[in-house]
Amino acid sequence: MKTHEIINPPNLFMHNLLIGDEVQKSRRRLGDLTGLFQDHQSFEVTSPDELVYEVYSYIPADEKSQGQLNFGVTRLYPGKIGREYFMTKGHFHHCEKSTEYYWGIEGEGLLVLMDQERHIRAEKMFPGSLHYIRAGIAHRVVNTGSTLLSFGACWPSDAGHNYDEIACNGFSARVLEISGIPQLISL
Ligand code: PAN
Ligand code: ZN
Repeated sequence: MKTHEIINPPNLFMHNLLIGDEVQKSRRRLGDLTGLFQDHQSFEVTSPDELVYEVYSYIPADEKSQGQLNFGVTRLYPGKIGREYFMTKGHFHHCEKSTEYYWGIEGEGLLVLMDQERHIRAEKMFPGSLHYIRAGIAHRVVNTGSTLLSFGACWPSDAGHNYDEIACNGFSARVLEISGIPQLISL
C-alpha cells in the first residue's frame, strides 16, 4: 500500500474575490477610458480619478503556452457618463480561436457581444448567469444596476487582448438609459 501526498491548492478564490500574492491587480479609472463614452461633455466634468473597474487575475502560465487557462474576477462599479452606464473597455482576443467563460457573481448588467461583421447582441448578467463567449467575438460588460457588478472569467493563457480594434471602431451599439430602462442602441 502506498500513501500519496495530499496537497493544499492555493486558496486564492475566497468569498468570490481573488486574494493573495499570486494575484495580479489592475484598476481602470475614468482617466484611463478617454474616448470610450459617447457624451464627451459629461466625461470632461467627471473626475478622472473615479474608479470604474478593477480586475484581479490569476495567470499561472506563460502567455505563450498553449492549453493553459487564466482565471479572473472583475469588479465593475455603478455609474454613468450622461446616459451611458459604466462599462469595461471590451476587446477581441488576438488569438481568434480563443473562447472564454464569464459568470455573474454579484449585481446586474449586460454582456455585449459583437462579431467581426459588427453584428451585436447582449446577454443579461446576474448572480449565477453563465456566458460562453465563442471564438472571434468581442466582449464588453456594462453595469446597468445601482450596485457593484462582479463577474468571473476564465480564458486561455495564449488568448491575448486586442484593444486596438475597439479603441478605433468601438462596438456597433451602446447601452444607454432611456426612459429609465437600459437599452442596447445601434449607432
Ligand atoms: C476579462 C477582462 C476584464 C476587463 O478578464 O479582461 O473583465 O475587461 P477589459 O479587458 O475589456 O478591460 C477578459 O475578458 N479576459 O479575457
Ligand atoms: Zn476576454
